[in-house]
Amino acid sequence: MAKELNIQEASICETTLQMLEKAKKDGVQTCFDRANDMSACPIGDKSACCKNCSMGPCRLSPKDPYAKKGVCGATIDTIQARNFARMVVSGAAAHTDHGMAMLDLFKEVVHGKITDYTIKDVDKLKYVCSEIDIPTTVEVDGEVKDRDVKEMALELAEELERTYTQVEGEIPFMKRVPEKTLEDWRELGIVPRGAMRELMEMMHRTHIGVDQHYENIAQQFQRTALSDGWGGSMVATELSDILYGTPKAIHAMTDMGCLDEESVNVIIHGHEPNLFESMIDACNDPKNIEKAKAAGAKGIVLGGMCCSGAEVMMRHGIPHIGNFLSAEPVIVTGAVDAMGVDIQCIMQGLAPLAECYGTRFVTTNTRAHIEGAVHVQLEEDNPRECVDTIVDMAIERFKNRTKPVEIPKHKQISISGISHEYINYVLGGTYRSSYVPLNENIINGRIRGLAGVVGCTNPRVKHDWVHVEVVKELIKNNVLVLQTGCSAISLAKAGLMVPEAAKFCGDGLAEVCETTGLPPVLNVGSCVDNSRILIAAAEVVKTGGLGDRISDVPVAGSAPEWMSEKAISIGQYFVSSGVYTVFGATFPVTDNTKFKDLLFNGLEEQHGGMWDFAKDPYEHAQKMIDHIDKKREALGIQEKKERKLFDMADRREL
Ligand code: NFS
Repeated sequence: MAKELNIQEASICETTLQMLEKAKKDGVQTCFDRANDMSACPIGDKSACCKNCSMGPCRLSPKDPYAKKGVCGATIDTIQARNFARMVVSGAAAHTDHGMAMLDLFKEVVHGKITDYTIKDVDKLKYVCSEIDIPTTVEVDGEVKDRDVKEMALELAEELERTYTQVEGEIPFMKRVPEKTLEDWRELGIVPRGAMRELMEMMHRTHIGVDQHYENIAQQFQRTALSDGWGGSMVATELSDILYGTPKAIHAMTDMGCLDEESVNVIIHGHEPNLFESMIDACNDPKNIEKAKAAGAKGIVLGGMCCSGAEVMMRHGIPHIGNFLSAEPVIVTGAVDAMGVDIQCIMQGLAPLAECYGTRFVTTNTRAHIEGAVHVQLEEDNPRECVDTIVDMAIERFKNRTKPVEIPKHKQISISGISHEYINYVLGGTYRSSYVPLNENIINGRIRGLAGVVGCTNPRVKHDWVHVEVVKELIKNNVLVLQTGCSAISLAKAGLMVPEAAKFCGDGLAEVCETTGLPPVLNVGSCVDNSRILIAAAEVVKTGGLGDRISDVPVAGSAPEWMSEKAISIGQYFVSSGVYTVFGATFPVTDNTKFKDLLFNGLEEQHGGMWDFAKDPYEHAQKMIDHIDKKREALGIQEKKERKLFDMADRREL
């Protein structure tokens, strides 16, 4: 008999809760019920088991970690390090394969073989080229002219391909890493070569009987993670900007209340932007709108989920329906006529649920088929065929809706689209765009420091609650927060991504928000867009006044409700870049082991970054604030240095 779920304790998202109540009435299950019904394996949770060969699987004791060894003699430290390394590999592979798919698409667009997409942002193309020393101008007859766009784009594609395929030597975006940080990496031997090489070597080293020193394994998983953050993910972000436009501040609505009972509702869920970009065209196509109207609908409503949704929310203000844990509850509304998915973070539980409610559930990518879904392949040279088919299926389902529809009312406006370029612009203006005002505000203490709060939602903790409480604590203490992925959606729903949220901030941060019109919580995009946070951190260092390394900057990272292996790769590349990073929910290491000590202490000696863990949101935020203060102290800027006005004593002295 399944344990009954205490619904009110599952989430703070009102719309999700309403749908969990409905799911219960309807007699269907979601991940919340499944998590409630299956407690986490206590040995696996601590990463104290190994199934890398068939002499086992071997289980060690998390309570007495050195009491036993694996059959091969592997110690708890080797086992944990190998398991951790494999999480990094899987997460990094997801991001780099996504980035490589973007690169393949980009090349075909430049060669003119794919015509549905074009280079939308030539300025961004030039900017990325200039960052990695590709010339953007040529001299013709003594006159300096802009280079031909196609020629420049082809050279960029060729150069960026090295991010994946390069066998020896440093990948292109190493040119963006602050000099001293890069020097540290060179010394540690963790500057990444091409991602394919790093991932392959890491998998080799975790095979039975290869690398059996946790410190050596950690060196390679750091290199692997860096090939994601400063490699695959960064390529994905930059090429998406070039093809679909660099985000600028934009209003977007969030939450299930964006669906409309009288319209055909289509949701796109996943990670690569191309499916969504084509679906936007399809939903705006008058022919499709006519078809929807002929079926009795008011029109077509298009909404996003997870990171696909985050990308188009940033670029086009498309409504975002909810984060990872809301994907199943949204089907329970009965209002979703079709859900099209591509890759990553798509729960298999969606297929039977969609069947219950008659929602057409469509996979579109060769890499991700799901039993029970209909597969309609998205051909990149003819993407409209796939998306038009999904729209037709949605209209058909709308006509034949049999189940009652219940759409929760709540929706919330937020400001999205805060790219690194936009921060630069909003602080400095068009002609003198710069990070100087940001650095000055950190130095004078109005902004105490920066935080990147990112990552998933996880039914093992109260959905959205940890994200929201961590961020509220941070802004109350004058920490400016940058967000991506599902975490960003938690805060958008909670209404903190609007300038009015300044009322929740400490005085200093509130003043900055009031002056710039920025919210205290900045949505910088999807999970691959964590690379935007790296670029911003590098820019802060290069702007000056806050140290020579990323690890000198008063900055901290956080993933309060993480669940995916991608989050581990992200956490590791943040840490290896010099960022103190706190995870919540759970952490895959055994206490009182040398490996845990390396992650939580030892790494700091290498490059200044390290891991930490706190499940409680207030402790979590406090750890980040303490770290920020430690960095302010080291920089000698801990005392608030307000510009001093003349007081009476000064006047007398004069
Ligand atoms: Ni990131 Fe995006 Fe969400 Fe987590 Fe999944 S959608 S890539 S992994 S769950 S933030």
